[in-house]
Amino acid sequence: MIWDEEFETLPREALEAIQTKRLRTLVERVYALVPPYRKKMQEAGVKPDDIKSLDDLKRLPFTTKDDLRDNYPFGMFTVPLERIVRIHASSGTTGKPTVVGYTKRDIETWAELMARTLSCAGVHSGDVVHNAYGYGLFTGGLGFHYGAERIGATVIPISGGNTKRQIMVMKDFGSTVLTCTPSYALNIAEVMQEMGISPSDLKLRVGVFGAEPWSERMREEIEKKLNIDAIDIYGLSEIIGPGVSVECIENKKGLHIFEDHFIAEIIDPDTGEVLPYGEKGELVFTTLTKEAFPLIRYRTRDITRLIPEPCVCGRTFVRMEKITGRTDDMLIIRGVNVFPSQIEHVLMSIEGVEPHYQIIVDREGALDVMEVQVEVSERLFSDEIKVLESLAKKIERELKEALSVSCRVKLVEPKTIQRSEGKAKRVIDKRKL
Ligand code: DLL
Repeated sequence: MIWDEEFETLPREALEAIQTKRLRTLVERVYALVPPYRKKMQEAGVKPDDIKSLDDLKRLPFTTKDDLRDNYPFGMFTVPLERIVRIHASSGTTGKPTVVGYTKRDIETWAELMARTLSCAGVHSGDVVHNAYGYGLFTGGLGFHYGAERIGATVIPISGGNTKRQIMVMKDFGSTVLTCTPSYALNIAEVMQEMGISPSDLKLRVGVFGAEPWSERMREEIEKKLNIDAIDIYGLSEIIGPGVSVECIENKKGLHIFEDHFIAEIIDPDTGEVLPYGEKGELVFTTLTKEAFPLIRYRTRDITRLIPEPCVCGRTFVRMEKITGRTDDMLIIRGVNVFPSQIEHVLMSIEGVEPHYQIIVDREGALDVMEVQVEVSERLFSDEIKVLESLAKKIERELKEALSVSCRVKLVEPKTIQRSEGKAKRVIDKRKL
């Protein structure tokens, strides 16, 4: 079902007219109200009046995480704190968190976007939504909560953790929709198995999973283990939280970006040049309707490509391909660029390998070394040492072929790699410790 048929199926021309109008208003507002934006625009030699069409967007300077850091915590808000009704923040790996604020109207907008998102994923009133995203400063919990209430579903605000209890609740309350990170979904599936609960004991139909990268193979694994449709949802705190883009249940190929609220561009991360549809690069967003904390050309560091072809579901919004990595999660191993997603892709295509792994990077003397720790199935682990050795060698060979750099593979016992309850930590880079 399409939640907002009028906007979600707009012909391109009508959509672009709305975007242009909203963009011009936005630029005027931030120029007048946010000194850091005014300063950057002045330095770039552009004035609000210069922005007449969507094509002029590229004349505006980018906004980066550093800009947010420099104006920590509230320096980029357009309204005084009295008008902010909610604050969220994302933790990041180092230093201060990224802080975002919402006015009453922003919370409304976000709830609408999440209602669209959930509808797009095939969720409707009458569903029981088991929301295991973390509640708190993280945008996942409350973002989903408001959207699910908006469509009239029953929300279970369980948050993350205490997996056995989660499973009991899903069974007893008849949950039909599971929302959490994909790695937590796998964790839940595993604990279910240990408890002797099969998917047929539950009423789950759909899962809406995001907040971290996951491969197609991981999707297959989750769909099989939980007997559900697994839908990918994308978002980031800076832009609004979850509710920026989502796959449709009809197609599950590419995530529809809610373009009446966000303009997406793909740029070359090195030169900043805007790339045409279909080319891979860094995703950049401009928010068109946010009040408290609008962003102009925000560099997400996420890597993807845009798909303009129409979709069977009837939505006319452009889609983005599943995120394949971040410009800053790229590891440089002895000069070769390696993305954790490439490693996941290789591992998941090998029989007997479980979807639990960790990448450990270290330096020995002057040399970078990468070790991939992978869990193998119980059956394999009890096999002869020879079998395990040959499997490790096979994985090493396949990784070398895919990455063009060699690494060590260590097969570890089932259930020894730490399970995630939120975003999984796949890489430990000891060079940075
Ligand atoms: O993760 C918001 C969210 C909550 C999205 C719940 C989906 C579901 P942050 O904590 O600010 O916000 O992290 C944002 O997470 O820039 C991506 O690198 C990554 N990310 C989010 N969704 C996906 C996804 C939330 N579906 C950062 N696939 C983003 C891959 C994702 N990466």
